[in-house]
Amino acid sequence: MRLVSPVGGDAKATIPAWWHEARFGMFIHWGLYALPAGTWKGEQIPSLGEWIMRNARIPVPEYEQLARRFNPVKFNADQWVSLAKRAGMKYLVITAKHHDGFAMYDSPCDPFNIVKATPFGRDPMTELAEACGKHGIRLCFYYSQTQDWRHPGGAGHWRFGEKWSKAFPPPEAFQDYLEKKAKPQVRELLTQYGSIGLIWFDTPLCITREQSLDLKRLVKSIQPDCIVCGRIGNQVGDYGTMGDNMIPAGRVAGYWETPATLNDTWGYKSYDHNWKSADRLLGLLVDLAGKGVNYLLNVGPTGEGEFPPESVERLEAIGEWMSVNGEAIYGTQPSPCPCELPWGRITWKGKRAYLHVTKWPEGPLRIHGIRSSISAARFLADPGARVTYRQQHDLERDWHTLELTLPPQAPGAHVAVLALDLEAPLDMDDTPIQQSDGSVTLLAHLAQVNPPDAVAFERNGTTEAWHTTEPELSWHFKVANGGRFTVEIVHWEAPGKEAEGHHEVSLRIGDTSLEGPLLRHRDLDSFRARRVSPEAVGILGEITLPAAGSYEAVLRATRIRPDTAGIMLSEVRLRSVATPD
Ligand code: JFZ
Repeated sequence: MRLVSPVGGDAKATIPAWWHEARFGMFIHWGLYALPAGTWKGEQIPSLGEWIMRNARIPVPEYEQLARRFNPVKFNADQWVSLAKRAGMKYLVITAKHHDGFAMYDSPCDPFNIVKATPFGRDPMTELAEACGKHGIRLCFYYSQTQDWRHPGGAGHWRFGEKWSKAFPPPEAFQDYLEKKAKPQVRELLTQYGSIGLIWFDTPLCITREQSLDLKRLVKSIQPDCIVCGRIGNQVGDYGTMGDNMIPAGRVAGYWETPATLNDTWGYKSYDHNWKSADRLLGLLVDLAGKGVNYLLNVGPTGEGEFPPESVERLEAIGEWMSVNGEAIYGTQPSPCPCELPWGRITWKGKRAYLHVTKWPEGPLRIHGIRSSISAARFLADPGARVTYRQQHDLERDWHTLELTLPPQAPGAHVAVLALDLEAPLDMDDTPIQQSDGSVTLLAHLAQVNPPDAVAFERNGTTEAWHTTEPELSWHFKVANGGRFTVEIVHWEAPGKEAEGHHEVSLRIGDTSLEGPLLRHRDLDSFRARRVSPEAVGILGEITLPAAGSYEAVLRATRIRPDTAGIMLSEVRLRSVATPD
């Protein structure tokens, strides 16, 4: 099983080339919620800034008063769009209507909008459309088609009298909301602002397949080339949408996008200072591009219409890197190697491969599995830096090794990108093979599952609904060197339930078996999002592989802890105990 995007409807559906060539876009969450900025009546409200109406239980009439105060006089569309361009972003998705029901554009069908209901009185989307046209950035809209905390037929968290409850409206009320508000507004967005790149629908909580298809047909009937994202619901999107800040464990098939934050909120919060560093953000951009996933990076403007300075600073730093290394991101293909490489990521296009080195080697950089012949190697940040390389093919073991001798320091700032000229498009062994650090990574979503479909997989490749001891996961892999290995199990576990014991697994490789509990020996420090709980690394034991060659690993559960979400396995990793190579 590979992470396959749920391309809706016609599986042969293609997607306009601009989208997957872009690889990098700007998300903007801007609305009335930027005014309270996370604080309500003197109290700091936890969680996302744009959810303050729900999380602070603000009654509709009270929330409406915010509109009277919303006057973002510092808003400057050209400043926003030119920063997106400088950052190397190719498309811009802005919230036209979020869950609170407020339209950030001139909506004829609902006067609760920025033009009619605020002292600002301007339509920012008209100004953004002009700026996007000037700077060659695709304008796109976010639209919350299902949740609407204001409309009686809207779904999600809504108010019954004074009590908030997470109830879905009666189907006929929801259909009425779709007909009277959602569809008219989608039509407005697609007829008032020129060519729209995509509609970013969200949280398809109670929408039926027919309703998702009806919305998609509406979009395509007005602008046939307008793309719809996976969160239109019911797998009818033109591409797959990862969970918020979710990073897949390996390469995806088809089209995917990860929406991501600069700190921990989408809508502005005055006291959320947990900003990711430029290094971390570029690591995520490269990680996602190496897996074939677009990176939609969010900015939450203030109630005055300005980007927070911390956001601007980071986007400028990313832009400087992209101005030198953008060719290694735009229009590239993901790495043929299915798992994360210990030294960095690979992208490629045509007869050029790009090695994004995130961990500078102490000695030569060794990469296994590249079959293509190389004719030149240079750093994009410093084409004059001396790089020598050697390729070897061990015929007996069918083992390709590329060894690169690099300068003592990485050229440029952040991720150093090596461009390799190839004599043919990149050809790389895509079976799990031993890496230069001696490790072998067996990704859960690439396992042979027996019986088939006995476990499901989350979009990031973690197993789901693994509740019985029946499933058997197996992998074939190759090592260049035999030796002793520590077996690590990378998994997610619900926090705080350790007292009730642990899931237990057995792993057989060749004639050797290990068995034991899925413990947490340490949390995994990785780029991957912390979704339901931190990824944990459990040590199952040590195993010896007698010689170089191919092996099969077979994993089973021997005990499933009751009343849990089952085993959420991300990967099995063999770590060489002796230093390899
Ligand atoms: C949704 C919104 O509720 C949120 O306010 C923000 O707009 C975000 C981009 O989208 O939040 C989600 C939706 C889906 C997932 C997680 C958060 N998911 O699928 O894991």
